[in-house]
Amino acid sequence: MNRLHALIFDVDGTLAETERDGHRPAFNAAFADCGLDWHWDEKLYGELLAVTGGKERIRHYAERHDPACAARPDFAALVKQLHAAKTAHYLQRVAAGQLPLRPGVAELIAAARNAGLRLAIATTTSPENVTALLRASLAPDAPDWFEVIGAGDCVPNKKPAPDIYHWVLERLALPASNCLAIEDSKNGLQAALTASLRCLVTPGEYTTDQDFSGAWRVVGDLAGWRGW
Ligand code: XBP
Ligand code: MG
Repeated sequence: MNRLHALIFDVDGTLAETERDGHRPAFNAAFADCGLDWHWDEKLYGELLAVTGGKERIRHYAERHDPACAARPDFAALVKQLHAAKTAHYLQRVAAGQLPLRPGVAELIAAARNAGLRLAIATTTSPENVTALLRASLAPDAPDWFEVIGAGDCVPNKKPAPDIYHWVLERLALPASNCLAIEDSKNGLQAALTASLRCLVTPGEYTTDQDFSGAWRVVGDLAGWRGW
């Protein structure tokens, strides 16, 4: 194994279980704000997670479950409005401390910093969600611990496309062989592998049954893992 210089973390499902009780209720609150009778229960949301990115997920759902809405001339504007409302609801939950880090995450980040490893983020979620989560769950200056934060729409194609990892690697100015991606999902693993990264997978509540073929390691959680 080439020497490890940097850890590149996914956020949702990896740093914290943000989906079921964070993003999902925030989407539902946004639907209500905008007068839509849509409701994403836990099971449906698990299926919708196959589509990464909040705006993409809203569009996908509307096209299949409410085609009249998807055909509205203002549909693109509605998606934007829904997503802005959803982000505001999500940020309130994060700020209220409702989304704690998964076991071992804070300790791993501290140990990696002590060991002189560089840190980065590669996520599909919006940048403001990332900084809010890091601030609320680690420390007010925690976003500064991460040299590169690749998030949301900074690339055209979201995971499982490798774009976000290419974007982060370019800014770290490191070859993939000196980095390790940490992911919780098959989509994330696929993105990392296509970018030629080794990938440690820590499956979460929505991803335990997924196929992680190709992963460098699969661990239940990050407590105690110090693989450098
Ligand atoms: C996470 C996601 C995100 C969130 C929603 O995937 O799919 O889209 O569910 O975030 P990954 P936004 O962990 O693979 O990055 O609404 O801000 O897009
Ligand atoms: Mg994830």
